[in-house]
Amino acid sequence: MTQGRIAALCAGLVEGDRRAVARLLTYVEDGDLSQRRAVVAGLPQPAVDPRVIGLTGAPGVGKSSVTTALIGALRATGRRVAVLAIDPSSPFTGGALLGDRIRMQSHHADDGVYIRSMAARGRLGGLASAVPEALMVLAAAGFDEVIIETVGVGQSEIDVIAFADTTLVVTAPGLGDAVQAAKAGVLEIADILVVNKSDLSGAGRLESELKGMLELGHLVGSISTADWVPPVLRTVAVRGEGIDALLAAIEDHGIRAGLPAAERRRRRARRWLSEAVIELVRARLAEPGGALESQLAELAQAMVAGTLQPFDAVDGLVVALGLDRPAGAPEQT
Ligand SMILES: Nc1nc2c(ncn2[C@@H]2O[C@H](COP(=O)(O)OP(=O)(O)O)[C@@H](O)[C@H]2O)c(=O)[nH]1
Ligand SMILES: [Mg+2]
Repeated sequence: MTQGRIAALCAGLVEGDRRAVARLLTYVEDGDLSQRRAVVAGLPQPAVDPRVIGLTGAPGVGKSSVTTALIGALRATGRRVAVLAIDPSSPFTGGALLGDRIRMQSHHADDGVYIRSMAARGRLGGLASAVPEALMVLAAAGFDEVIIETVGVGQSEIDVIAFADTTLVVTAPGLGDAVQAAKAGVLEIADILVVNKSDLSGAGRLESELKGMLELGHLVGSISTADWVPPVLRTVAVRGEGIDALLAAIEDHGIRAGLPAAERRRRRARRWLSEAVIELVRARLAEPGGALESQLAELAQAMVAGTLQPFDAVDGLVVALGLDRPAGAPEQT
């Protein structure tokens, strides 16, 4: 029933049906394993390999404003742009995201722009496996660019940003100094540093602080070859200032990173694969009333009683997990 519906939605995707995109992303976000499996299996072969731009930074620095400005610049060159706005906490913070949506509405009537808020909700694997599946849907839907906006707070957001080809860390004067951002571990993942709100006083000081930290080698970026020094760029997102230079730096980073499309796809696939397996194991362990539940209790009991070595219990559980069962398939009875 659902499977047939998903197949029809996937067929609609080829025709560029935006509602099909929205519904498929909902299955990716909220669906069970079998539904997600049907989505991924039903997707047409993507004609494009989207460039993924990650944007992270503290709340209020202007990430959504920079995103909106980037959408405008990318649309001017004819690129189709999708945005995933990541809500780190829960469905309950929908209000803030609604504000983002309204602000981005200038692009709402444009068929070449798709904006989506995403939350981890009930998914055990969280966003680290949901986001790459969403990227698969957006690639199949023919988006050339995907911008992922996250609030740079926790490990789960850093995991998400790892799927980006180029990562922008956005800062702004008056919202905590650069050193604080460095302590939060966010600056380390920057390929490009953006000093937004450069119309406000303190922008110059923030810029030199960031450059100082670069010289101290605090910033690593995502390229292991180390021949990329993250540029520090000033923007006034609300006026579209500095956006062309920012886009040029993103292009430059893409070229210097030197990763061919096929290699980028392989890297993403590797990361998704390990996330998906971890999620599968968690799901199996959490299945209430399953055969595994009693096995787990028995092994734990034997371990506590001292009749079973702890790591022998682990081995027993690995066998009991039945990891040879296909993902999303029902348990054998
Ligand atoms: N003065 C000034 N305000 C800005 C600039 N960019 C964004 N803002 C304002 O900063 C606030 C937060 O922006 P938003 O894009 O929602 O930040 P986010 O939470 O990082 O996504 C909004 O009121 C924006 O209008 C800028 O370049 N200069
Ligand atoms: Mg925002």
